[in-house]
Amino acid sequence: MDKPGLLVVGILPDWDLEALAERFTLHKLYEAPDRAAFLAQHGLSIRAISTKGELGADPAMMDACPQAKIIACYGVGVDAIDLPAARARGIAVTNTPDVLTEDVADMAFALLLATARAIPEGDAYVRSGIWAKRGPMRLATRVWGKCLGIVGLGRIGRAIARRAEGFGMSIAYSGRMRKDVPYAFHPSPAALAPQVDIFIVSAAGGAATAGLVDRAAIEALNPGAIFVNVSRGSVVDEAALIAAIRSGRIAVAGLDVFHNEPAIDPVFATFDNVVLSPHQASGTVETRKAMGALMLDNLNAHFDGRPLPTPVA
Ligand code: 8YV
Repeated sequence: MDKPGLLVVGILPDWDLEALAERFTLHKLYEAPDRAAFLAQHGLSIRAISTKGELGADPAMMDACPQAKIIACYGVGVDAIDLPAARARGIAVTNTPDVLTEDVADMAFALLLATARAIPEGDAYVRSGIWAKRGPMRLATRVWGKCLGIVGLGRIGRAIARRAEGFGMSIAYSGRMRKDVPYAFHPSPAALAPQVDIFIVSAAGGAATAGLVDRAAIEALNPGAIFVNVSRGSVVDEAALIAAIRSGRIAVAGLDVFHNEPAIDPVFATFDNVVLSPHQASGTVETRKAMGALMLDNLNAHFDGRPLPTPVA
């Protein structure tokens, strides 16, 4: 019997492609020079779509694959998948929650420490030989004991807060609603910003949070604030962020996500008080293996007629 066709929207590690190929005929959209022509050629044989957090699936893709009744996302964020369009077409959507939470929280702290403690600058200072010529490097900024504000206290926000407890920080957060946690609640990012030294954005992406960290929030940050984003570029007013980095209101920033990835605003590369990361927060071998396995579990469940392990509500 022919294997069902699977549209693979974005590149996946070989171990996932091999596992998927055991059950599916893979149609690799990311290798196609002309996406529309590729979808026109293979669309009718496609029975499932595998996509990624940042790539999503739009109605045109769904319409080009009318037999596809599941979109399995390799990532927790489904903001780039048109969920109403999927629902209207009777297409189930799954994602990979939980398995990546701790790695994303690690990345938030890695960016925080890298920026505040000037790790990339120190590395260059040693490698270039400047240390031997000029002596000690400039002083950096302390992290432990500071006041941390978290925008979005979901699974990842809470994992960041747990790490912050270990750093002796006081913790505050903003979100849609107050949670049962011993941290100070502020109803908006703009209310949170002036209360904290460090501001970490970990809210989910999507229409509901587009521009949530707005100009008012960024301008309300204390001068010298440290800013980290591990959620989605869309959550932050990027023009306001750039202005605050330029003016020094934000002393240092660690950014894993941007508007228009991967063709991000080139101005970021000109800032020496910013550490840039290529949307890599879930990018460890361990977590990516777990994400791939969970995506495959969902696809298998769909084709076996079992309940989906992690459906998107
Ligand atoms: C990406 C992510 O999906 O989980 C998410 O929402 O953004 C990431 O984990 C990952 O980079 C795979 O491309």
